[in-house]
Amino acid sequence: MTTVETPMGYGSMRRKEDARFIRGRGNYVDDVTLPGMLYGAVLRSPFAHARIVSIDTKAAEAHPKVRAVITGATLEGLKLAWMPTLSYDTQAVLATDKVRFQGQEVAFVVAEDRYAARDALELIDVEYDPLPAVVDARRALDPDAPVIRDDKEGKSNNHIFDWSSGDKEKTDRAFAEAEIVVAQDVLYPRVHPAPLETCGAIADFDKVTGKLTIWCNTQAPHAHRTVYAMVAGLPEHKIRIISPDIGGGFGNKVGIYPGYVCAVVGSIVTGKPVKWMEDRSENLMSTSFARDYHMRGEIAATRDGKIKAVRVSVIADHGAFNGTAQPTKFPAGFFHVFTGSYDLEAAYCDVTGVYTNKAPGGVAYACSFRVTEAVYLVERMVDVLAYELHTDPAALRMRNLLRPEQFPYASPTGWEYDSGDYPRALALAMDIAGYDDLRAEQAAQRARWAAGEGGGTLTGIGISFFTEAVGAGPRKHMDILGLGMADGAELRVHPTGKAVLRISVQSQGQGHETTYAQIVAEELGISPDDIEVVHGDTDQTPFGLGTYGSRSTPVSGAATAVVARKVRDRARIVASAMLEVSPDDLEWEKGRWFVRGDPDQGRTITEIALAAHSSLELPEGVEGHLDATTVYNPPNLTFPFGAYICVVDVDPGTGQVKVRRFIAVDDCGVRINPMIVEGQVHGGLADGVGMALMELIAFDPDGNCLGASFMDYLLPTSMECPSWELGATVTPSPHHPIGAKGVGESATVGSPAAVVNAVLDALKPYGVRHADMPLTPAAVWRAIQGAPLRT
Ligand code: MCN
Ligand code: CUM
Repeated sequence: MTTVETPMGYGSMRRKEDARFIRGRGNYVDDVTLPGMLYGAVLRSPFAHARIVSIDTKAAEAHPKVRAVITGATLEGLKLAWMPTLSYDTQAVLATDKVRFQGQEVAFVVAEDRYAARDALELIDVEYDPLPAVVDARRALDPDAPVIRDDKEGKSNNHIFDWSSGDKEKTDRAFAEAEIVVAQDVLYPRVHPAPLETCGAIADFDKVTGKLTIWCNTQAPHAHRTVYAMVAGLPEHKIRIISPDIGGGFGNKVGIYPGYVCAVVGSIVTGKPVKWMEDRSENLMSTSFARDYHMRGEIAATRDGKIKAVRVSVIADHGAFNGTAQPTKFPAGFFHVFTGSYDLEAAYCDVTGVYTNKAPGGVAYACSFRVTEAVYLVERMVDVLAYELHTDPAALRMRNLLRPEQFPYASPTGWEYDSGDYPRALALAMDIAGYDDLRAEQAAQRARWAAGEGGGTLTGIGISFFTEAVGAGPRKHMDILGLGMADGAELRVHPTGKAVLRISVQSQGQGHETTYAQIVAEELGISPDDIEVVHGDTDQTPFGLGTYGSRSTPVSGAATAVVARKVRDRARIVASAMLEVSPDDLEWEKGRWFVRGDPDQGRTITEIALAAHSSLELPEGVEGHLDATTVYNPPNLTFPFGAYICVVDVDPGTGQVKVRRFIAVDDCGVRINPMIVEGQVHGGLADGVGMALMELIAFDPDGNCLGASFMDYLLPTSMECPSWELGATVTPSPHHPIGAKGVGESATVGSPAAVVNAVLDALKPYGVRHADMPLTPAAVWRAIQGAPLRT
């Protein structure tokens, strides 16, 4: 249990933002109402693939409350029918030629109220000519598969990209020489971030000033502004993006959706503010999905369990438009971190991206650009190897984990892991779990079953060990749409010693208003209660790429520490003028500069702040006031890691899985606010249980989306989650100013493999080596049918 205080720096303090959230005073996009505001609604395609023959909007336009009906033809006139995606593809804002997935945007109605807008959708008459749909990623590559993107000149197949990483020859050699090779097809199925608050925007174009203000629950306000400026040709300084409170993002709110663009066009056309909020089904059906990676993994090892190499081949289903969010150089995100936490000789992967008639995107839901898929694959493969070698999966991991003295570690696919002590984390997790006792309990249970005295549930123990790569990213390697991934920070200490920090990243519930104040507090000795954190408004904050890929602490957290240190340096000069000594004679203790050897002679940061704004004479060339700005370009990513152990009880009669225990040891370097870190881990573990056991966006062969409501798309609740058992180790990042690594997605990345490995461990007596997520009761039951209990 964490103790909660108000520290003058790092420590578990309560979240400053909770004062408004727990009183129901949060301010979300849908809470914003502007004078004269109109409401937009999107007409969506019922077909996954169809040619549009005609669209008749006359009846809708005649609706007394309708102010405008916008179609692809309207947008074509404005050259806005297509927009660029974050992966240099194009996406239809409103369909003109064809619809390419069920739920695609076809028309946009602007009306006086929400209900009229929705009613008017029914009055639009669209004639479709249905085409065969492709929903299977492998089938999409068949030469005779229907071509989805025939809008692209000369496109005669559904292929998007081929990408590879690692040393193929060296890897092939390692495999040729290996004593044992195991291979396994592993699917990471399509899931959805499903934040509590769906996506939405209000666009307000002021014809007089030419200023476009967009309230939008975006995770990346500055990047959105620049993209609007580039695409719509609007001057960037005349665009203001305001991101108010956000009810969860999880990657779902990184991209620019057609609804946003339509709201902007709606406002320009009507001269009024236009609000567009999608409903739950629209969110699940049309905004960015995640995963959909069809992977084949191979692992080469010696008979006594030394892993030599990993080889992977992936077909990546990107849906109808390649809207994946990731740095330009990495079309498969950071998937090549798939070598995981192990000391390998060689590794190689190739990834082929394909179009299918499914919703576009490929966001890295709670995952630094495909790290989740990578971790799941390698952790599943290690268990498959343990299965074939008849060894204990914990011992196999211990044998192969990177050792502390190998850091900084150059991975076979080109990463430099900054720091780690992996065996210590795994040992701690095993200790908390009581691993040996659990295995003994399981052995006794299996012996009973083998003796024909079984019954009830089967216990499974699953382990996963993960390394993440978060904090994108170094400008020389990483950009999104040409925008480098550095972030700015501005800090101003007022005359009375209170401060305001302006940052470019965007909280969606991660507690930035608290933790960033704590960083300044730690550096300057000002109470976090006296530091206001401003974010989510492009007119008020410095440029930066926003919050995703757990990059805020690695990038903006670093910027915050750097800017606070700049202020501290200025304070030193001011203090030296106040004390009439040389700055070199001053020493810092939290909140105060004092004369070395004479600690009574000193000035507090509050005194210095006032003096900095006073008539005090400062040395030649030193500006007054106490403020600073910075732009932080990270030298490397940070590499948090963790060891997870899951204990499940599986009922072989029904296939029902109960998660009995879950132990998570995370190492995210220095923890700014351990309570918030634990909260982040709790959320991610629940995500992992959900994906492992119940979440799936499925399609029928015609491309009908079968997971378009929370009746079908099951999310975990506290009923499905055990009481999490957390542990921590702290291995600071050597290159980060405060030694912190990101943590916001760690648990989502690391936990699915632990749950799946646990379920398959329970099924081991049936000889089941692998089964794909989600391990619903039906899937588990199916896996053990026809597989006799091995006694
Ligand atoms: N933190 C800390 N010490 C560390 C690392 C982090 O105290 N060593 C704190 C940070 O200061 C911050 C929080 O933990 O308050 C998360 O920090 P970080 O790991 O930097 O992640 P981001 O702030 O960049 O958040 C993004 C991450 C992502 S990408 C997803 S997806 C996700 C996640 O955060 N979405 C979330 N956690 C979420 N939590 C909530 N409530 N809602 C979401 O949408
Ligand atoms: Cu990877 S989902 Mo988060 O990056 O917003």
